[in-house]
Amino acid sequence: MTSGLKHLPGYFDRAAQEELVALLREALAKAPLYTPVMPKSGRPLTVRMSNLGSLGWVSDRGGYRYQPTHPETGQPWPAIPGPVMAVWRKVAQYPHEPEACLVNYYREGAKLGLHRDEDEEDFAAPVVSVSLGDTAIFRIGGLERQGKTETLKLSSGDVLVLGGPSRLRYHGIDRVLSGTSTLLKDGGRLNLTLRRVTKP
Ligand code: MD3
Ligand code: FE
Repeated sequence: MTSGLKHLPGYFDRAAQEELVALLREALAKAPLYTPVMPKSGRPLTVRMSNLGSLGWVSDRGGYRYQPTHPETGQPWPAIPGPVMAVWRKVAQYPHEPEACLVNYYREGAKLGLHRDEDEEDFAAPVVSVSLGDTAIFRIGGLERQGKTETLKLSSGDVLVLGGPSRLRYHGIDRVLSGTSTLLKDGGRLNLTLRRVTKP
């Protein structure tokens, strides 16, 4: 069940990765990474998050949703940088712009449990992800949580496109391999996840 899954290893070369990190640092100065909590339990996630774009994905005691402002600063999310919009235009094969760019930051020990991205109205659009920094062990299954899964290493500069029949597959991050990249001064992994949220 690999149709609609496209892994583009080394899509960004080192210089382009450095440029992306510089742009992300500027954006994160305005919209700082924060620690989301799980709905109901209030248990903190191990991944820190922020967003760029007109809508950002948030998780709090009230649930998961998209909203136009940062939950801690109350400010609108910063714009998605040009080079990030450019990846979408190049690989998404979808005629409308992404509205959300979730920024996930994984330090040593952070992980993201198996889940589906299903808080969007429009599943016709793919999800496009960009990996920066330490290599991650990405796990992908099928359309049901109980199904078989396989793993894929995501390295700095890689782009992953999940569209068509793969759009609603279960996936997660098992772990991040510390010290596998020199891109981020403090180590860890930054992931950008671009999504269309509303029906155009
Ligand atoms: C496969 N993030 O934020 S990106 C997420 O690396 C998320 O931070 C991971 O899953 C990360 O929701 C994985 C790759 C990805 C994104 C969306 C998908 C894989 C996907 C949607 C469907 C199937
Ligand atoms: Fe996801």
